[in-house]
Amino acid sequence: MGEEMTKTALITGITGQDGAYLSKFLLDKGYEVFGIYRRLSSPNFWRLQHLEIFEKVNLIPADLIDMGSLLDAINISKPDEVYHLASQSFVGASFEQPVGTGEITGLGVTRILQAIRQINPAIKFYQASTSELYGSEHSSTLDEGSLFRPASPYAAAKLYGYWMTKIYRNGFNLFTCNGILFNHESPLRGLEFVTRKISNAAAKNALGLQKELRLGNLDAKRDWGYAPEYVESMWLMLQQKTPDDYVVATNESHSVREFAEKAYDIVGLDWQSYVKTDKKFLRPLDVSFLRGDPSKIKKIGWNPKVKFAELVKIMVKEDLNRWERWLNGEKFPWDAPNYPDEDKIISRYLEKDK
Ligand code: NDP
Ligand code: GDR
Repeated sequence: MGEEMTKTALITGITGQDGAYLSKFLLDKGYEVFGIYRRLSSPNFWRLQHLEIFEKVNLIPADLIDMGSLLDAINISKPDEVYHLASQSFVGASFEQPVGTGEITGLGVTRILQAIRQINPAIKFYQASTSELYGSEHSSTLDEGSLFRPASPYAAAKLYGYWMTKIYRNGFNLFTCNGILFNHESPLRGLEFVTRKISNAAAKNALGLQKELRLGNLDAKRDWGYAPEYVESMWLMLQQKTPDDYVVATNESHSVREFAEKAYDIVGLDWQSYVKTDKKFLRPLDVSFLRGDPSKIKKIGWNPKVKFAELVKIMVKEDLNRWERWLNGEKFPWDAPNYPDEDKIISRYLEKDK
C-alpha cells in the first residue's frame, strides 16, 4: 500500500475567524496550508498566533481586488483545494460601502474561480455562502431549497458569488461547493459582530472596565453555532464524490436579547442595568429571523455538539480570562485593546438620513 499524498490547501481570509480555525483543522489532518493575506498598515495575525499555528502556515501576500496576485497565489501554492473565505463580511458596513463590498465579496469570487479555471481546473473550490442570502421574508426553518431574498448589499454580493460558484460547476465542470453557513461565533470573532461585542462588554463590565453596552435591534433572532465545528463542514463538502451545496446550522434560533441575558448571567450581572439601545447600531434593513435545517450536511458526517448556552459561556469566559490577564499586565496577540471606541465611529447612513 502506497502512502497517502500530503494534500495542499489555499485559504483566502486566513487571518479571519474561520480562516484561523480552518487552518488549524487542516494542519491537524496533515495538510500543507497556504493562506493569502492583504497588506495592512498593521498586520493582523492575532488569531493565528492565538491558535499557535502562525509558524505552521505559509503566507502569500495577495488581495481579492488584484487578479494578478490571485493568479500568483495559486501558481505558488499549487493547491488541491481552495477555501474561499475572504470577504468584506460585516453586513452593517456593506450599507456604508456597497461598491467596495460588491468588488470584494462579489467579484472576488469570480476572480478566484477564473484563476482556478486558467491554472488548474482540477482544484476543488469552497465558497463561503451565507444564511444572509435568505433575507427576512420567511418564518420557518430554511434549507437548500428555500428562496433567497437578500436584504443588504453584503447579501446581494454573496448571492452573486453563490451563483458564480454554481455557474462554474455546471458550465465549466469545476468541483465547486457552496456552504450556506448560518452565523457561527467564537472567542476569535471580530468585535464588531454582536455576539463578541456582548461577550467582551459583559467581561469588561464585570471587571469595571466599561460602564454600558450599546446595541441596536435586540429582537433579531439568529441560528448561532460554534465556529471551530463549522469549519469541518467546509472540508467535508470537498471530500465528497460530487460537488453540491449544503446548509450548515444548528436548527435553533435565539434573540440578541437572550444572548445578552445569558452573557451577563455568567458574570453575575443583570443585563438590563448595562445594555442600552442606540439607533446608531440599527441597519437600514435587517434580517429579523434565521433558523437553518442541517439535515443534508449531517448525512455526510457533520455532527456539531455545542449548543447556544455553551457557546455563550465559552465566549464570555474567554473574554473574562483575557481581560483579567491584561489587568495583570500580560500582553496578548488579541484585538480588543486596540479596537476604536464606538463613540468615535460616525455612522454614514444615519448622518445622511437625519
Ligand atoms: P472575518 O471577517 O473574520 O474574515 C474575513 C477575512 O477576509 C479576513 O481574513 C480579511 O482579511 C479577509 N479579506 C477581506 N477583504 C479582503 C481583500 N480585499 N483581500 C484579501 N482578503 C480580504 O470573516 P469570518 O471568518 O467570520 O467569515 C469567513 C467567510 O464566511 C466570509 O466570507 C463571511 O462573509 C462568510 N460567512 C461567515 C459567517 C459567520 O457567521 N462567521 C456565516 C456565513 C458566511 P483582514 O484580516 O486583512 O481584514
Ligand atoms: P450578521 O451578524 O449581520 O448576522 O452577519 P451580526 O452579529 O453583525 O448581527 C446579528 C444581528 O444582531 C443585530 N444587532 C447588532 N449587530 C451588531 N453587529 N452590533 C450591534 O450593536 C447590534 N445590535 C443588534 C443585527 O442587527 C443583526 O440582526 C454575520 C456575519 O458573519 C456575516 O458575514 C455572515 O454572512 C452572517 O453572520 C451569517
